[in-house]
Amino acid sequence: MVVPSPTSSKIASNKTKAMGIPTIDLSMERSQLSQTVVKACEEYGFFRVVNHNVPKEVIARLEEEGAEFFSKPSHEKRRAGPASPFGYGFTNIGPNGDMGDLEYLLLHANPLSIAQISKTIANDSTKFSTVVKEYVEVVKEVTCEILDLVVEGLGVADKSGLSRLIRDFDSDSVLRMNHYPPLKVKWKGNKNSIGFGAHSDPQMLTIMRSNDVGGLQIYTREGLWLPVPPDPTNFFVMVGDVLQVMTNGKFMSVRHRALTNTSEARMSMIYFAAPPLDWWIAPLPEMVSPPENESVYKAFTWAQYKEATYSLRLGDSRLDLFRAQ
Ligand code: GA4
Repeated sequence: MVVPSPTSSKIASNKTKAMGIPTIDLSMERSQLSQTVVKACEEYGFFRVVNHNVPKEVIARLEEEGAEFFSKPSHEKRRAGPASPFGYGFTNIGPNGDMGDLEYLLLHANPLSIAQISKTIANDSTKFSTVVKEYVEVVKEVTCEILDLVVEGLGVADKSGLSRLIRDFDSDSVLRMNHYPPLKVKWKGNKNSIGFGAHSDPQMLTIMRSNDVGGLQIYTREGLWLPVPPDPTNFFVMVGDVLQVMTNGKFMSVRHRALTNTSEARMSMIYFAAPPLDWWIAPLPEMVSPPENESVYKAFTWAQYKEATYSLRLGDSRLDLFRAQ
């Protein structure tokens, strides 16, 4: 068994923890809401979403499918792998030697792709595929609502300019289910091991939900790791690299990691919202005002950004490759 070395890093003090993580209540009045979303994206690149209207049954059904899959014997799960680009993976993350204490399913969020890959994942592939598609549909709606609020809060003219990219049939969004088994070996003093190492998400926006087991931590602007208390009925949203570029650095993608330190298994379901592969990414016109506020990034397609992402290690800063001179 691989035993990763214990993690050493600055963890937020109780005082910082008490400052808490911003919460966006989607039932709030709209004009106020858009400003709160922009503030949370600027200050943390991270927030919790409550009153999202996603039926709990939709979440429960995917949770059940995930639990059923991960409880299968390894030789059966491996038939759905490797996860390159999509399917079942374990221990290895990406193509360049990154590792973590986890197993996962990585799926393209396109309905045709879901139907196809479900055949290798579940005995009742129609059921699995229906449940995944249903989850993707509802979580996509939450994502689009948040992107419309971002656009409104930033005063961008094209009111659905960002959500349209995610609703596009060719959107390159993905769904990931991570399963972090309980730690088998306990460390003296420090019982943490790395489930998923520190990184930012390359896409535009990430919508994460997990069972009632903690482990997620975000890296704050003050240089501290802030543990995120689990909240199985709500969602957590993270700003990704693409949104950082589109806002010309006004928002910053949030570095985060998942630790496994418990006797219970953690399972998370994560939707990564991305534009179509051939979409050109550049700061929104409203976010640039030369000469004082020039574009900090070169324009690039999502396909080019993905290529750079997959040529680097998990924790590398890929955005540096796309900075304007
Ligand atoms: C991080 C966010 C998503 O989980 C992911 C990951 C991808 C993978 O697991 O294949 C990457 C990672 C993620 C960023 C750097 C590269 C690519 C592993 C890796 C080492 C699916 C994604 O889009 O980028």
